[in-house]
Amino acid sequence: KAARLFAAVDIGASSGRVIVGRVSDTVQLDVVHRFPNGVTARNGNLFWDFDGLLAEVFTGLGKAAAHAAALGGPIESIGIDTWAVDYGLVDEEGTMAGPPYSYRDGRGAVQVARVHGLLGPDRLYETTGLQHLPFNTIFQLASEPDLTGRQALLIPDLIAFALTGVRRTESTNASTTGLFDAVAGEWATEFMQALHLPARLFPPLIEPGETIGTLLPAVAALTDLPPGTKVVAVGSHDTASAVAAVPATGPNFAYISSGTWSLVGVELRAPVLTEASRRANFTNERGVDGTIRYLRNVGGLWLLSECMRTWAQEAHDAGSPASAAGLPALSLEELLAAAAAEPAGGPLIDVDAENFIAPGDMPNRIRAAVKATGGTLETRPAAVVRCILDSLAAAYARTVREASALSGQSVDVIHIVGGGSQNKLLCQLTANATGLPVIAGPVEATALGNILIQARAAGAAPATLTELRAMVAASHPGVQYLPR
Ligand code: LFR
Repeated sequence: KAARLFAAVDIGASSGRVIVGRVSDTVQLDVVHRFPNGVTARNGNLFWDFDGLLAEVFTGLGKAAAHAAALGGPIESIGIDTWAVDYGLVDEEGTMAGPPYSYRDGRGAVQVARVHGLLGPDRLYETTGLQHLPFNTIFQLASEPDLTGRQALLIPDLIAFALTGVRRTESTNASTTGLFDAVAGEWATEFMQALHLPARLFPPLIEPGETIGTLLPAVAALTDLPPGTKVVAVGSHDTASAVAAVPATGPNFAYISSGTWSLVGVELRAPVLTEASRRANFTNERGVDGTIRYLRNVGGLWLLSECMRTWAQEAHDAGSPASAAGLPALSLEELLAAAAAEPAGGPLIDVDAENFIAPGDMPNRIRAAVKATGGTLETRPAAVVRCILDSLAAAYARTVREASALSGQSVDVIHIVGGGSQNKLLCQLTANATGLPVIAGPVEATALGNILIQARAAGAAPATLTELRAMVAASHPGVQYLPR
């Protein structure tokens, strides 16, 4: 049976890709375009280069059109997912006020006390079920000087708007704003009023699987895609798409979507809004098909990538070649091999600490955190990397245990998906720390979730999440790690 073709635009905090998904009885991916992403600093603030990202999306869609032509079929639709929380402000004409701020900017954090003065943390949690993160959309919006005549479009919605001219807010991502009712699945309008936000600040909600619109003629011309090509809502929050594609074969699983962040938790039918859950800072974000992603944002490979950025800079400053200055070679592979040779039982840090959110000089911040707990950490990169991975694995184990205890969901296997699933040391340390089998992969779970929700909407994939996951498991067998 001939495969049907769909395009996924999947952009994370450190990289983006455009992928063609081939869907028949199996689902296969062809990455047709990759590009870097990262925050840009200007006048002491951190932004995303949205125009640059959009240019890469157009390039990637052009490559997707060419790839589909070579495969002999059309791209039936396009789905978009990115990180959550952040937004761009757009006026009535559709002009953007400026580049979107990054959640790593500190402007949300300074608003927390004022917002909590108006809406207490317990009241917020009872309705939204959202974990407290200082950069949640609600806090960022509280720092906006003037919202009159503006609409806030979350990043994937902003891209969909640029492609179709249609404004919608996709619901899985809406659930990360702090302004979304986790039980009703609607905007928490009373919170918007309390904060004096315009009633129509966000466009109407849309659910994964529904059609947002068709390509604007200019976009179709630019990308060589047929003019009628649809843009379909998927789990536009990258984590929602990743969780949809976790290759679970039974009901009792936990997942770790491991990338810039580690999103660690379980899938539920209904939110857990208890005081114990709030204190443990678990979130009830919306998944596809109205599921609840009951999870915590645990620190992630951001800690490692920021360290590597610092070491590369130091090597550069010391003058090339790095070896002449006595500095280590800095490939990820070599660092991980060296970290694997370090002894177990070294110092640990709290990978969730708020002071790891901002970029810059991560190795020294990590050493300072170890020192603050009375320990010492050597400056050798291998020791620092081992500390990060040991700390992540310990946090994963604690979080899985808590998720299970707070929700009553039993867990007998852990799926690690995303970039971290390729980190063998991290996967093995996680199996050891949890005492549970870990199944690693697929690395492109997010894109698979994106593609499968589109395919299902087109009648090319089965109806239930369980069946979609079975398709992923059959198409992309994982690697198993048993506790040692
Ligand atoms: C992961 C992610 C997390 C979200 C963080 C910030 O890419 O989407 O789920 O908390 O980025 O948006």
